[in-house]
Amino acid sequence: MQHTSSLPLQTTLAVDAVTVVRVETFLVDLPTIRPHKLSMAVMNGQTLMLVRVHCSDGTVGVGEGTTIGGLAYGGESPEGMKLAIDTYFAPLMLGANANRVSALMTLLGTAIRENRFAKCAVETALFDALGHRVGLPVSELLGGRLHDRLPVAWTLASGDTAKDIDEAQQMLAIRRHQIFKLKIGRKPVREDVAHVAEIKKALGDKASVRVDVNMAWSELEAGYGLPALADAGCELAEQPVAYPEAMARLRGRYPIAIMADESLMGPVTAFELAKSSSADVFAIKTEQSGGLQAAQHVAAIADAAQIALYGGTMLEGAVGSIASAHVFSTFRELRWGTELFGPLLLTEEILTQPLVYRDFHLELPSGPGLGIALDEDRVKHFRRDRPRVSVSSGLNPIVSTAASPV
Ligand code: MUC
Ligand code: MG
Repeated sequence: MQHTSSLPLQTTLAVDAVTVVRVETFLVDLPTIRPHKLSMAVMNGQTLMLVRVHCSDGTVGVGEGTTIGGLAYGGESPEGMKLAIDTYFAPLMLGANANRVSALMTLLGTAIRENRFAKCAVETALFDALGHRVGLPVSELLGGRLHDRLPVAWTLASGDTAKDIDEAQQMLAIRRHQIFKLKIGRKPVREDVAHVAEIKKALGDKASVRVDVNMAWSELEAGYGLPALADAGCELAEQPVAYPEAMARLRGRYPIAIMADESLMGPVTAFELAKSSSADVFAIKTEQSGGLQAAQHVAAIADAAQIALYGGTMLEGAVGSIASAHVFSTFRELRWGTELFGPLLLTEEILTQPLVYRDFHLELPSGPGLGIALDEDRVKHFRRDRPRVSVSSGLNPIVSTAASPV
């Protein structure tokens, strides 16, 4: 090995000696606080795929892979990610240098073509372990944070206008959220627009109201819906139609910002969207981007093209949400804030210390790695493969490991 730096030889050797010794994956099923209604799925629970990367120096990092409605949103599912990591990622990772996260991710990227969400989970765990090893937060390993707290939007998706207004007013009263994203696209356009207008009227200037159509509209429907939404005081429409070409034709025609979400799947699509001027805003999602560093590359492309940024979510639990927060904290400007509220949609806490949501913001932890710790007992309780005890007619309990998603 050649030494080109002025670091003492021993330091360099000690760092080089750390390798990946074990990769562990498991599924955790958690209920949601209410049904969450999107145009393509109704969620009553969320499944987190957690991966733990154990390193030869005793450090352990955790990462999360989560999707929306199983396979409803894209090609990966939590179950599929677990299988992919166990079967294909882990053999490539074992014995690899755990400090060289980029090198290991490049190796995985060469051997494994797609699987952006699974790659994100693994990269998160590697950065978490590295952060614990060197005593730095993940945000500092990614170049250094520029923000210690991030604005957080809340999604109103109960499917009922009065309930949504009530929910929004409660969020304003406890100073948790003042940005609201309304899920529309399940109903006819006129009904959806009336729903948005009623909510905006009830909240007035106290709140920013935006919509996510999740690709449900045709270009013709969007031609009616977008100006009507703008008239109602709605500031932004997320992925109103599926195709970037149609978004490009709609963008700039009405006084409402157009945000790309589903069409944004990492740096290559970011470049295409920027070239075709299809969006005013990018909803950057760490998992959709293919990882933490890939999300930073998407942000760099947006910056170069003068496209504004929004920190998106795949409704991840605490691990995935805080990983995204570390990434987003390194962005120069987040003009439209973030929506890292995923853990708040779940009934159960799986951290020893919950994430801090205060004064309309999520606060970034300052400890090493992701700056969080799993509550192992609670995680064990919600693991899909936990031993289940059911009492039969006899005296002895029957222990089984049958999986039954929430
Ligand atoms: C999406 O399409 O943006 C983000 C927030 C939410 O409620 O759903 C997700 C998915
Ligand atoms: Mg969206």
